[in-house]
Amino acid sequence: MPRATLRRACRALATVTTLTLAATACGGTTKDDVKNEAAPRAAAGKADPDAALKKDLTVAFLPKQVNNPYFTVADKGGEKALKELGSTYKETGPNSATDTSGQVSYVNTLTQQQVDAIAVSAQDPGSLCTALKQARKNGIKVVTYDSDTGPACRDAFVSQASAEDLGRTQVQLLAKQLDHKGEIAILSAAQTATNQNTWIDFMKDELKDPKYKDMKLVKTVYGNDDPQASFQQTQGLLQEHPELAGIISPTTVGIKAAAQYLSGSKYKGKVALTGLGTPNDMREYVTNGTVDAFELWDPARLGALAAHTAVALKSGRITGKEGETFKAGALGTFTVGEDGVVNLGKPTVFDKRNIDDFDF
Ligand code: RAM
Repeated sequence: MPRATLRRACRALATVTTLTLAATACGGTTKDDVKNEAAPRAAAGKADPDAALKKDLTVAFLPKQVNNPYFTVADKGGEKALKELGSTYKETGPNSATDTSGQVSYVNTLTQQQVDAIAVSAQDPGSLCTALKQARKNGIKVVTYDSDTGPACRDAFVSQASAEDLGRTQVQLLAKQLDHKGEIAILSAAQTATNQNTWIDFMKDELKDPKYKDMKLVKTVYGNDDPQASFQQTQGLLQEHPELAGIISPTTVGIKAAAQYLSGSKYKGKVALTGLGTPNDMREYVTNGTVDAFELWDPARLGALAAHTAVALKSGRITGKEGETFKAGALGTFTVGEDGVVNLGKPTVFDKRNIDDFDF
């Protein structure tokens, strides 16, 4: 779907029920199955931008998985921001990015504990929604960050970047390296992850452009943000598709595992790899010629923005309605966009020229 059409479709989402490329053109990673209910945040009253900023709040971060270094950095950003704001941070969450029921239990526990706000990166948008609605009924503000549920299940979504840009640019980065030719595959995270699935939808849409006529997506596999599973999936891809020219891995765990596999194999320097990774994870593979370029946002800034958004909501400075603005400390001033999406900004592309300027 061309960009303009996609944007029009996005605006019409309130009335359309079957669109697959959900609210992402509006900057978010919202899933259409939970998107079309009227968002209860409309009933949250009026925002008062001058309301006193509340202190001594408890904001709980609930990542997709606690032992993923990406979330360690993101949540530390949240912790630092909350300290500066005079509130308390806590983090809780599953060890596996596919423990969907575990994430639901954590939400229920946080509701019982009556925390003030929850910042959650959704493993599976559908199954979390009921629990999050229950939390909100109990006065808890819910912010999704990194991976959304749907507007009806949370007050705001803090998005790392425009999902459309992220999806399209990953294809563009790979195409450049492949001279727009050859078989390609995607190594994703969990099959239910809203963020990855939305980016993949945009990758597929980007590939429809005639300039990619000689590039063919042969398979999408899921490594579940598990290093070993991602490594094995990469190995399997190359066994099954010996002609494979390139891989896109839109997950920090996946791209690192794929780079590890490629760099120790005969495919090093022959099979291109791009996607979303941290500079610290990928430095070695950029230096040794396995990877040319990849991209990411700063996870610590994403976590900090989630913390600021949660506190602004709980203080009544914003309600999550489009057009509201709020200050997020040193990060600057942000405006709530369509469907309650707050956009962090543009990602950075890393390659051998700039990778040493970053340390995360
Ligand atoms: C992994 C997770 C996360 C995603 C990053 C890019 O760490 O899947 O949700 O945003 O990769």
